[in-house]
Amino acid sequence: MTLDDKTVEQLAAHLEQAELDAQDVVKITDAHPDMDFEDAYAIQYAIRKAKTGRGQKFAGLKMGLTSRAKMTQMGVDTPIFGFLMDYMARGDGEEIRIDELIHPKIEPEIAFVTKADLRGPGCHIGDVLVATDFVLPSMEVIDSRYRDFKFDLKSVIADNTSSSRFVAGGHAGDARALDLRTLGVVLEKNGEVVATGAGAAVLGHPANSVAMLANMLGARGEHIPAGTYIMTGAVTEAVAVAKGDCVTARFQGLGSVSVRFV
Ligand code: OOG
Ligand code: MG
Repeated sequence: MTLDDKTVEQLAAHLEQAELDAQDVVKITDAHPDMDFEDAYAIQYAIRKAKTGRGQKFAGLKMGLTSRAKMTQMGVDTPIFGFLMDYMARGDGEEIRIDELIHPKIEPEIAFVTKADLRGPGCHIGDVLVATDFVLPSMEVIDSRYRDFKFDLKSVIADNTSSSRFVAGGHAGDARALDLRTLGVVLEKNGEVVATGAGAAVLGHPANSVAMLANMLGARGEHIPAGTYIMTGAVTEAVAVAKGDCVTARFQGLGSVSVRFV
């Protein structure tokens, strides 16, 4: 850690206010070039604490930057994790208000729901498949609080990995029966195909993303509890959306999930 507690709290309040006001800010490493990864996660955890302190409910975890498409798009090369809250959730077919967001982008993701605790270090794909209850088709709406979506890894970790909204579909799939590597994903905006991919884009297999999360949490003395909803990271690059857009993600063997921006 290079930042003191007071600075961590200030930066957390600053970034959360940017989210709540839908106002962009410059990346925090500009003013704090020496901050480290511990500082970055400490800021993220302070935002999480502030939200739960106001009575908002924790809704799950997410991995980010787990695919080559995303790493290339954002110019960074290491997966990161963040959290999801109840107010971020939308049902399949529901609406998302654009005026609550800064410059949203949408991305298709395969989500896991666990039925047993997962603990790192040493967590691997086998542990994940044993502990998985089912997988769900999902989409994440990311909305970096940083101007023009320009950030470095530490800044985006502090900003809760751009978490903003998410939509989980209702077609539960069996992670053992599906081949999650070859599972095809098609993203459509207003009826037009805008991105395509397959599950293997996510660290070779989306279950590897869950294992990596367990290992990253294990290094902090934390674990993934049974019953956790986990988004494994975008299969394709993220696509910008505007008011009036209808977006559908189709997942081979898992149905589709849709959302409308109003
Ligand atoms: C960071 C969040 C990345 C994903 O699925 O890769 C992410 C960003 O791109 O703003 O959620
Ligand atoms: Mg994502």
